[in-house]
Amino acid sequence: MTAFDPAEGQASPSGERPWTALIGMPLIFLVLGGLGAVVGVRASTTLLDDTVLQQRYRVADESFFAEAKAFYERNKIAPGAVRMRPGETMYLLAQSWAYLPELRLQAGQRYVAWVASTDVRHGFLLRDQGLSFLLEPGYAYRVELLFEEPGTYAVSCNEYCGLGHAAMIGRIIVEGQP
Ligand SMILES: [Cu+2]
Repeated sequence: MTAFDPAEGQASPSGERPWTALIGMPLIFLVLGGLGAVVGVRASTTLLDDTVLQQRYRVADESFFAEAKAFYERNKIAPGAVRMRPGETMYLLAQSWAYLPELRLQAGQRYVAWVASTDVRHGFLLRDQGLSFLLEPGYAYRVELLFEEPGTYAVSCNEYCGLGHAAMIGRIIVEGQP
């Protein structure tokens, strides 16, 4: 009987380490990977929930049009025209065959506008801001506007909507800083 058996002495430590190295590490990665997947799925569902999407469009129901009417009454400076305070949300309505109201804004200020059709499908073209999209009846669309230069800008309909389509143009008047 020897005090030290090299074969037995090596078998024990080197027999256990590979076991933990080969099984233990993959298990840790499996658990971490699983946690990562759960966190990832939760993060992506958070990004896609309604509160985020509603920043891009919303249902244009009675309460929406009531908000638009209240906005118009609050800011009206002349029949069919409003002057905006920076930061206030505005409403621009397409109807056969006009864009109302006329908006007066300040240059260099950011504005949020809800755009909606009150009747049929119209197009929304605001070339200066790089905006062109369809207004489906029943929905309101959120746009952000920032005009650097004072001037008069046209909003027009670029989706055929009947007899008055070609004349369906609205105005945004951008004033210089006071
Ligand atoms: Cu049109």
